[in-house]
Amino acid sequence: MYLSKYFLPALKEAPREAEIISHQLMLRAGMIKQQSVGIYSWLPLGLKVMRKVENIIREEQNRAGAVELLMPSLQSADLWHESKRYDDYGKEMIRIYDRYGREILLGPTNEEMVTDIFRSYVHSYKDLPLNLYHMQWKFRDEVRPRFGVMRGREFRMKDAYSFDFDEASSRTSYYRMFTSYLRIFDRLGIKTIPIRAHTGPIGGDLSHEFLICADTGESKIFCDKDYLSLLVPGAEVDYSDDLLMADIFNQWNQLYARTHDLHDEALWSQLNPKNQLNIKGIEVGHIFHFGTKYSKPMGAEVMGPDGKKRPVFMGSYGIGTSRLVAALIEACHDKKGIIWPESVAPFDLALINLRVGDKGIDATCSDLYTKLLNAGFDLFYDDIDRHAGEKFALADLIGLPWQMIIGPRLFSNDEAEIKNRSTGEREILSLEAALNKLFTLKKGESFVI
Ligand code: 5CA
Repeated sequence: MYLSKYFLPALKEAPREAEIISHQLMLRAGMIKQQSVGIYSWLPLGLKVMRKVENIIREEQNRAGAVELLMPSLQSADLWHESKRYDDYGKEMIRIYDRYGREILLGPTNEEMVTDIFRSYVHSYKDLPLNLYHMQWKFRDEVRPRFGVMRGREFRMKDAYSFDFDEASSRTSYYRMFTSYLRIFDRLGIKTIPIRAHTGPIGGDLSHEFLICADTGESKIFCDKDYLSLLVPGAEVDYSDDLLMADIFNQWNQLYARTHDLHDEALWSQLNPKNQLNIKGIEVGHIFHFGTKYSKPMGAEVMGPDGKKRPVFMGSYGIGTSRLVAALIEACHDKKGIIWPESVAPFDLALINLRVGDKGIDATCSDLYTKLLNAGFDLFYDDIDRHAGEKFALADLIGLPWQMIIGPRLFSNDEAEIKNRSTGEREILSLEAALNKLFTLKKGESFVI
């Protein structure tokens, strides 16, 4: 992408209302624009990151056997009357009337609708287990929308729903999603801690929150330091192995980990003080096992091998994909701006031309651009004629993993400078060596395209 043809409305200073660093950086890097309280447009750079995040989630949910569909944002209130949640949900639900005076709403979550889809088509235990998910805008009229997209009134969520014939296999489905979440956050390049949680308005008996470790997080975490070195299952993990799923779940639930609301001082004090880790986190995912809470009142039943009908056992599994983009920035930034983990960076590389208008340098940059593009790089080419300092500041602000810099002096020696955004290391190499280095990094899968 040539910067001159892109739409990147970067700001020199963050508007004063932005209180936390991710909100400031998202505004400064031209990723989002506020349209109203808690409601944002996603500008091209922001959208690109959110898509990358969602693609990793999609790949990992598919790998774990979940199947993607898409449910609408507008929901009929009838379904919510069936589950009795229409009245319980309170003011957070955005309710509207259609032209015939019928109650409809903007979906805050989809348990009811997915249960309706299930009961329309699935009637036998032979078709289970089943897991359906979608990625869709959600609407909640939050009491205090704040911190940019961290707590919005319109936000993106990946929500998955599992259906099983009995309690035991339903728990295994929960463990499968738990394992998939470990892999998702690992691929996103961040430390996340799963913590037992309250079930709140979703309901059920088993629930975990997934928290990204970040100093600016709102949740206080008390956890065993050994959490940070637990092994995340690899891509080859066998999701059809029920025992393995239970093993992984148990391994990740042995150590002490609580948020402040469930913290138990007596248990905590039994832990070796050297292992007591007191950190902050941001909730990016929340999973629930709630059995027949929705299937029973809504009549979602399946026929068992004995010919008898039973309500299906369910769980739901959410990740706030728009919040996740902000949370990643909270975890990965420095004074100069964002430092994207390579797996979700909006572009792999910033090619920076320090003398736009110089025929030789322009031609060399175009040539490099084509070569890198053909090698599969997603490139950001700063071809705008302005001061070098501004170019460096922009590249640092938007946080691409690598920068390749060509200026008059380097050009006259057939050289380029390569800079790593996260370590700050710089290296001057011949053009050929610079290209080779980038190609090798890519082959070594340092880049995830
Ligand atoms: N139905 C269940 C799971 S599918 C559910 O709605 N769970 S939730 O309420 O915990 O939301 C799931 C995730 O969405 C949260 O972990 C959080 O990351 C994100 N989320 C929730 N509310 C907001 C909000 N107002 N703004 C941004 N993200 C939010």
